[in-house]
Amino acid sequence: MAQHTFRTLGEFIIEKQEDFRYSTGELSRLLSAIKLAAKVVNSEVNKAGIADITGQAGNTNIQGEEQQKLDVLANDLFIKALSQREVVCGIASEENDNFIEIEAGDNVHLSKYVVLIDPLDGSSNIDVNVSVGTIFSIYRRVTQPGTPVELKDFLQKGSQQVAAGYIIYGSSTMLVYTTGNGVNGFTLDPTLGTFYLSHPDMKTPTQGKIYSINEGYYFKFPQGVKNYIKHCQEEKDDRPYTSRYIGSLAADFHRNLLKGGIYIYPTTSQSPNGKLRLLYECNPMAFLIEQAGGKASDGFKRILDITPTELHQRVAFFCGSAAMVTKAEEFMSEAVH
Ligand code: P6P
Repeated sequence: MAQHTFRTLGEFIIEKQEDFRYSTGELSRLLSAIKLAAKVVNSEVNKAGIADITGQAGNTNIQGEEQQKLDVLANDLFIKALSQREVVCGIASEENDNFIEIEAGDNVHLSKYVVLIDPLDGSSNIDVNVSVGTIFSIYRRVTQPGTPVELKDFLQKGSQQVAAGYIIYGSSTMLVYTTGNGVNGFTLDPTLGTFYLSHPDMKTPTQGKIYSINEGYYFKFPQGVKNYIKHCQEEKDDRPYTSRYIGSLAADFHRNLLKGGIYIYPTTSQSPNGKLRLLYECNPMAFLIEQAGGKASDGFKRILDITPTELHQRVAFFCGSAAMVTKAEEFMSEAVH
């Protein structure tokens, strides 16, 4: 159980507001909106089995994936929480084909932030009671305040993120985020409904012993990935490593962040651009892992340097301990040269 530091997320957000010169408190209010929505979604996820709101909502999203009822509910809750705080001028979500323009009261379009979100990642695990997560990414708009938000406000490089984080709904619920000054983790005390600082200044080991990849697709992987998997499995030096794959990005990422390891979702013959979405899965996780001393690339290029072209574009994802990602990149490079 997390040792109560009695530093709540709310206090921490306010304290860290000073990290931003000319801070108007808008980012603090934005993060507080995410905190609130996280508590409500946590409550719904925890009672899903009882409230019979699991199972399929009968719709499919732009990804062609069956929308789980909780997906839809989580999406609605985060959009509502963010819209009501008048600090966000636009939202892009995995569950919505297009971005959403927020017209907040009299301050039509005056808010300066946009949020990109995967409201309930790993939702296929909901019905089998495996951890799922919310992943979010925050940018300053690049278009003029007072004008309608535009697609270019969302298609920014990951290196331009103001903040990013995830909530993991697991054996305990945690919110982990960065505003570019390190990574901090907060654990929810469900009896009080309060997030407490439980993992200050999180750093990931440079080298780990865990590799996370869906080896069911082995024959569809690029040769460099096949070679790296064999490298992980051979009896030599610090190997073999341990294979751990939950099938829920937030859960695999969180374990590897704490213990060290690498998560790989490469291109396959079936998914030539990979499966994970650049804007609201890979960019936020890449920001976090770099802030924690790790590394994230598409196997060749730094994730945060990729210039997005589409809202829901997919990208190969290699993320985790710096030495392990570098080693995997070496195998990828050798295989193509
Ligand atoms: P596969 C969940 O759908 C997700 O986006 C990630 O959370 C997870 O790591 C990955 O896809 C699982 O994909 O193809 O291995 O089932």
